[in-house]
Amino acid sequence: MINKKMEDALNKQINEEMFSAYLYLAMSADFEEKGLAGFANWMRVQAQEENDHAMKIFDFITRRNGIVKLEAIAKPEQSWDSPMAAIEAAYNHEIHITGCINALVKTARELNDNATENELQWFVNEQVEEEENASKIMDKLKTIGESGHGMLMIDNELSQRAYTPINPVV
Ligand code: OFO
Repeated sequence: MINKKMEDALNKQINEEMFSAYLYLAMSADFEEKGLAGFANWMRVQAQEENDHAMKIFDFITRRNGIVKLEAIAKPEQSWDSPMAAIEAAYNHEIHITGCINALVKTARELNDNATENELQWFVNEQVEEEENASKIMDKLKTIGESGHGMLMIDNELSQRAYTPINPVV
């Protein structure tokens, strides 16, 4: 049985992950509208992964005999001034999520909840990748530039990203 304080904190994280999905879906829509189909694809895949993150926590709570409580998801921004502005916002959001995961690990340790701490290690590793992915795109935008041929190249590269579900989700 999961501790109530841990359960509440994990439920809050489900909401963070669902907001992440919503945020990236909004970015996908914005890129789609601006004719950058590769960026739109990358963000759409990102949103699908975020949904998996939420479900991984959802399943963990139920497996520990806890109760999942879903709250309202905040409205994300709808539009960004440039591809760099959107990717930078994504990068900063991932730094925020890393902070959330670290706080959860701290709570798990304080409660001597080894099972949750162990489960959270997957997210600790995932956050290294999440920050790295956004940072790599920012680097490319800086190096190649945000107009003309360079932008087409990056957009084409991002169109290759395919969704792979977390397997198994639990
Ligand atoms: Fe983007 O890692 Fe979950 O939120």
